[in-house]
Amino acid sequence: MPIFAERAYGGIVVDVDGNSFIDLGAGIAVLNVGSSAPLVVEAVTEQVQRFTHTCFQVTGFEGYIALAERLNALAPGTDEKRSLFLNSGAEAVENAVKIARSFTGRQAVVVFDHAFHGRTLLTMSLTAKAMPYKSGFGPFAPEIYREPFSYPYRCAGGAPPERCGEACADLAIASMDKQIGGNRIACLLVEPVQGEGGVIIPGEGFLPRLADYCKEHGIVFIADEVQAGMARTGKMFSCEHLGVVPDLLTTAKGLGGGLPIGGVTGRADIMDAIHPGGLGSTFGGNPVSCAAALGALSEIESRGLVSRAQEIGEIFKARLGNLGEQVPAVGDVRVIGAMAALEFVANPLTKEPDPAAASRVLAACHSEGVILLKAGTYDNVVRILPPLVISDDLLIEALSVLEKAVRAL
Ligand code: PLZ
Repeated sequence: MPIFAERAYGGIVVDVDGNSFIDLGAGIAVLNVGSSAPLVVEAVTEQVQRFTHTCFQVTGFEGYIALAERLNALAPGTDEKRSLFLNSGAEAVENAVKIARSFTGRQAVVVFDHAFHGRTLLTMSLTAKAMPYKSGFGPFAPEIYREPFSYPYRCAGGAPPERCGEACADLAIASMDKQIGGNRIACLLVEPVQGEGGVIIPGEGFLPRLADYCKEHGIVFIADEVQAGMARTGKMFSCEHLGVVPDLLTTAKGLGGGLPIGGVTGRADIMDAIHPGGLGSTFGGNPVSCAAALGALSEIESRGLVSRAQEIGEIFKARLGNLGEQVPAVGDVRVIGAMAALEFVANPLTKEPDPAAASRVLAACHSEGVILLKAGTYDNVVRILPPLVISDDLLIEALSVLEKAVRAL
């Protein structure tokens, strides 16, 4: 967008010309606690004044440990946990794969259609979409296998939405068995709710079936919670909606309340299996970012942002839920807490994607002062990711702008 930010607060971005925009993008699901959230600012300010850097593997400090303990306690499952901190989502995913490979002594990594996991060589190789993420940037990392993801609106198995989870799990499992062999797979890496792919919520049974397959074959199940985690979907982690407990989960984005940090949290027996010195980073888990993350977690807890995300989801459903029936160009409306999307099609029967319609809606919203994001393998999805601290009034005002732009199609 042709906007240069001057300041931001409570779901509003003010640009250098003094224009105000309602932010339904949150810096791509980063500002869950809002921009410059008070407890983040306070924690960062205090930390910056004490010390700015040590490199945790050289000189430890309390903030890193405190953050690890908080995440270990929040991660689903009853197993003892460990956490490692890095600088970004991509680095978190890379490290999770390294850990799974080292722990299992296996190499194969299973990922899914429509997945986004980052832009470094390994994570770009794990990401599904060629343009703009991979095109011209090969060769890619080896031993990566892609399986169908349950996308109920466009089921790869040709099943109706309510059967898509089972149908796609069948396809994925048959393909893993035949093309890789379960006992060669180090890890299965999956976004429980896909973000960049277009806010795709898998059908019932899909992830539990895959998790069972992982258990049966000693495969590490990794949930990439970089985008859908940290209260975004109305649970702390999106996998909690879907009936699975991952062995490892990755975090970033919302974790740092606006400062860069990524994390891997998971089963202690897996994390502890890595040789000393095998994992590390100069800046990973920087004290200022750890302080920010502790502040962000306190914001989530003290302001009840997990349940706020559920409320936002109800507002989305009330305002946008009927658009699919009323506007033929809206093929699908998907909502999971404060993560929502409208998928545009040229024809509701053929479901032919209509990226131009999505672009028109975005342009209309931008010119009316609402920041929104595009997504989707077919570039035909408008994604809604407000800060969880946005007021009802602002949210409803922005959704009215969106609704008007959609009806104008
Ligand atoms: N895993 C699930 O969504 C980042 C990408 C922005 P980094 N998504 C936004 C862009 O265009 O590059 C993402 C994600 C999931 C991993 C990542 C990677 O996180 O912090 O951008 O490296």
